Amino acid sequence: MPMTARRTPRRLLAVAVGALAVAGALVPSPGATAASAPQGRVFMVNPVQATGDQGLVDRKDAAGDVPASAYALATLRNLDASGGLSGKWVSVRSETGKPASVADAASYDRSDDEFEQVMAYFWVNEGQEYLQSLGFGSELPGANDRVQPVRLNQWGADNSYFTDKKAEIRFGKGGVDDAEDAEVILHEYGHAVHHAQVPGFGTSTEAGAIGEAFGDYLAVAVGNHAVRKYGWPMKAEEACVADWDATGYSAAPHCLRRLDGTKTYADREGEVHADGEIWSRALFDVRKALGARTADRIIVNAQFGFAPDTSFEAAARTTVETARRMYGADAEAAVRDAFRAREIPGV
Ligand SMILES: [Ca+2]
Ligand SMILES: [Ca+2]
Ligand SMILES: [Ca+2]
Ligand SMILES: [Zn+2]
Repeated sequence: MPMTARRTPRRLLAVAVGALAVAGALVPSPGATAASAPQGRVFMVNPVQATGDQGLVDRKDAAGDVPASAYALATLRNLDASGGLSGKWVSVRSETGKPASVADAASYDRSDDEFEQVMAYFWVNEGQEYLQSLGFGSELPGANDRVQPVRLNQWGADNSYFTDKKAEIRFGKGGVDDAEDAEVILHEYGHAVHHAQVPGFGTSTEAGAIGEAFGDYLAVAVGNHAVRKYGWPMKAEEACVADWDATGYSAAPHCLRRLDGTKTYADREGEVHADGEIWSRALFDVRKALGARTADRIIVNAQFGFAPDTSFEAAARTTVETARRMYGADAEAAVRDAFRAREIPGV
């Protein structure tokens, strides 16, 4: 059969590079030969959702805190020729630790400082590849389709953030090292995407909440995409964000925040992370109603039209209108219903 004939060479390539991932994940990036496609050892999103073990605990970064079954080897795509973790969509710098090398990227574990560098490279690249797969950067305008600078340090602050001025993401340590959880990495990347779409985005409390919500949403969206693409285990609730990072500060099931909360507009506290759970639930409902691809194309495309100091009302209206323009009346109604369920005014 022609299908078989086309598929066979891919399988053989997969065997040739000795990779453990599923064959479908091993299509080499353009320009790279299969034999040279470098592999990195990463967590399958995070160890809690990969193993389903809510009892995992970080004990000062010990390798033995997490079983080998939480890791996978995955192809590091879009690297440049430097031998370090920099490439088309991300450039990773370690401020206080040893820089990781591509040659050793398949061998680090969580006790190595270099492991988080590999995680940051892999997951930021994965995030931009996902946006590209939705059409951003081809059919639709690019959404942070540039080299994203990422800096890691070991200064002990349990804090990660995106800096407006340098458009740089920084990951801290403390508790679970932040870049050991792909959902923390992708949350920060969400801020970078927003900022690239609308420079200075997030100057009002409601805009800030939308930024936090989108970061959480993007984390789950890209993580789920990777789970499906690579055939990885998913043994935690889909709505739970940062299952591993949260083991240090939340009860089981450990979640930094959730996408399926019941808050409405009246529950605003004036704190961007807390209020973000109003918006992220609406996005999660849009995804349930329209499917991942359609929902994510609408959600990201709408964000180009948000003012830096937007309100929930204005941003919801823009998202509803974007749904209508891209997919027609049924999609428009589904998006409107999601925002109405959160009792956001004016929709
Ligand atoms: Ca670590
Ligand atoms: Ca942490
Ligand atoms: Ca999760
Ligand atoms: Zn944030």
